[in-house]
Amino acid sequence: MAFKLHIGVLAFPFGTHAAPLLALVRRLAASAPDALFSFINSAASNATLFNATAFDNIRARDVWDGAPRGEPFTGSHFEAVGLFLEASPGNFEMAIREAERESGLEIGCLLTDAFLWFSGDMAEKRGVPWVPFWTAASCSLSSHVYTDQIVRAIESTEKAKQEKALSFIPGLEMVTTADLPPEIFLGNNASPLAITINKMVEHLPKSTAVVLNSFEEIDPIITKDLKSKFPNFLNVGPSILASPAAAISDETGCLSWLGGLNRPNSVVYISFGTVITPPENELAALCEALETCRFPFLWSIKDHAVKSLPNGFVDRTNSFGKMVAWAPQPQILAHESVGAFVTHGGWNSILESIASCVPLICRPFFGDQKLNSRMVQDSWGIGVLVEGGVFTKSGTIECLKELMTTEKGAKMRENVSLLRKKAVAAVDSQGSSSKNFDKLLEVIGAR
Ligand SMILES: *[C@@H]1O[C@H](CO)[C@@H](O)[C@H](O)[C@H]1NC(C)=O
Ligand SMILES: *[C@@H]1O[C@H](CO)[C@@H](O)[C@H](O)[C@H]1NC(C)=O
Ligand SMILES: CC(=O)N[C@H]1CO[C@H](CO)[C@@H](O)[C@@H]1O
Repeated sequence: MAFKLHIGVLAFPFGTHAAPLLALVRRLAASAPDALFSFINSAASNATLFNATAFDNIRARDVWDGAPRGEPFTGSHFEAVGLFLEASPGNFEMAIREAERESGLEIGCLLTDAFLWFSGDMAEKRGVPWVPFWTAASCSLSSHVYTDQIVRAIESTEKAKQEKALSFIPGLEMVTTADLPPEIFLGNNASPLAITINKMVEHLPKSTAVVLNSFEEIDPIITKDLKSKFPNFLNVGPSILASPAAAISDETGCLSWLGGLNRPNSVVYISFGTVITPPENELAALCEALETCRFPFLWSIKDHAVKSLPNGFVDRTNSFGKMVAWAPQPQILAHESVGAFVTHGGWNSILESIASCVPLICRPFFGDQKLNSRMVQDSWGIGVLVEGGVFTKSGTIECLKELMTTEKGAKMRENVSLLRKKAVAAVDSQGSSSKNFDKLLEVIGAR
């Protein structure tokens, strides 16, 4: 078919960035059949995403990930991010030119991960709209937008009290500087990611619209503030509620195991996402807490991490615990047996938990996770942040018992159901997210 419009989609191929961008592109592609979406992503990330695409108007394209060619990359996650950023934007420029040549259509809009700040310049040069997609929550975007004020506030704080409340940022009154993504601060040895994020903050004013996989009603004060700062601040999510999840196979037997328990809200589900394994001493503390409480648990844990669990743990708990190397997380959270989610506090995990009314126990590791976890506990009232930010035996037992057995835990469950109601209303045909999605179609030129 002849396409009328060509949208260049540039992904950041690490962590859980590319999947929510593709979820958004799928929604757009379904609403704009005469637009071609070139989804430019690293081959490795592309391979994990691109099987189930049933859309003729989404084409995957590989971008060089910056790793030395012809040899397998063996470095750390952070090294991989650094190499990729060094190869940008040249790698993307090349992929865009190829996409244009093959389709015979020039790019009419750049829809990109917000981290890829240089897309703002690329769009400006081409005279087309730049639409950055922020893959996290509005609270963390706000913390970046206020970088200058935060840095000044810290400079004016006495050394003895380095932790400062962010009372000057609308909607972040309950947050302190200790909760912030460390990438806000550019020390002498700033990481490539910190430099990238600070450049993003500089470039965001060039954007035609900023898009988020969230909903306005979760943080009305932050929403109002950011709407005043961007020409189009568009919360279009949660995607998981806006478009039905694809059917999955239960190859690790999680859903049948949950079904066999047949007790609502009785199971603790544990997962720290695709990148993180907690340190060994914390894994041991978590194991001791699980053995003491004896709530049924389902743990998505990599094989290499199982090896570092305390001796005999697996055997001692196999009557009430199940561990798997891969788990269909959205379907597990949606299962009525699941009563709590022990998580790193990544935004996608939090959204999935809200969509399924499951309260959270957060042990944040990096990036925006601490800020998200603070919001979970002190703004949204839908869970707890582990004491001291790390797993200890007594602190973890306390969190588990609180969520699973107390009035306060029941209140958090009620709060998360109320939030889910707001999210469902947002993606309803007349809801805020649906209206914002229509606006997004207009901005990219598909309406
Ligand atoms: C892709 O999906 C199809 C159908 O869902 C499945 O049969 C096939 O095994 C998958 N291929 C890969 C490489 O995952
Ligand atoms: C539930 O939400 C209400 C209203 O936001 C809040 O006042 C309350 O503290 C929350 N409950 C818990 C247990 O966090
Ligand atoms: C351009 C492209 O589609 N690259 C790869 C993306 O991932 C799929 C699935 O693994 C590969 O078949 C493609 O070659």
